[in-house]
Amino acid sequence: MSPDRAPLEVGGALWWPGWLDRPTQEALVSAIRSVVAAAPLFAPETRTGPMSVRMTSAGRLGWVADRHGYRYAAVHPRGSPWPPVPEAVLSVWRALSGWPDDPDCCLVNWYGPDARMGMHQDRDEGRFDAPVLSISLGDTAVFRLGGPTRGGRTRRIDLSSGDVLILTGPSRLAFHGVARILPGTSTLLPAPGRINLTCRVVHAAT
Ligand code: MD3
Ligand code: FE
Repeated sequence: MSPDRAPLEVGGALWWPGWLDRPTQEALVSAIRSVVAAAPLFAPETRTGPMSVRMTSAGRLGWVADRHGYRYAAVHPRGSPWPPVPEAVLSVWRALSGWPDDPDCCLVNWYGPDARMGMHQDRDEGRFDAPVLSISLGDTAVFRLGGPTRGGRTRRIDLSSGDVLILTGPSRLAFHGVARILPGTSTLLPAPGRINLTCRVVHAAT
């Protein structure tokens, strides 16, 4: 994989629709099954209850949310270290991120057909100069990308299986969220739903 295809630029983000071919998507799903076997999915707690998206992580640090708040932690809520970031994920990062270091966190988000993610900024990472790379697998998500303040105009990006999106520059701190999943739009997974992988350079636990 080399970035011989030019990405689309949307609101400062770089989007490669269908970058990953079907065998590569299948290899990623298989790698994520191993991650989930070692570090089970959990529903992060917010002030208003559990999130509808279930999550886990791979890498030196993983994202956790509980009654103490949100942070990157070196261990899963059950106390075990996170599994390593799969090589299949690192290859995508190395091909497209343009960043010299490997990510130290791969956040795994699993969306059932009714899951969504409210508009938010990602600012728990120790630095914002490194890009965030997102890989979509399974059913299409209606993703919304806004600007640096909450409540401004947003652009719709339908993220389909095999798409890669890179948030870099000003888009790195843009508000964004997942409005809904479009069940039945992909045959990659055995049941309706979607997996999103985000590779991040966190550097320090918060
Ligand atoms: C824009 N995930 O994990 S991926 C998240 O589809 C998250 O699961 C969504 O938002 C998902 O935090 C969106 C695209 C994405 C990821 C990280 C970003 C967009 C971003 C960080 C900054 C700005
Ligand atoms: Fe986010």
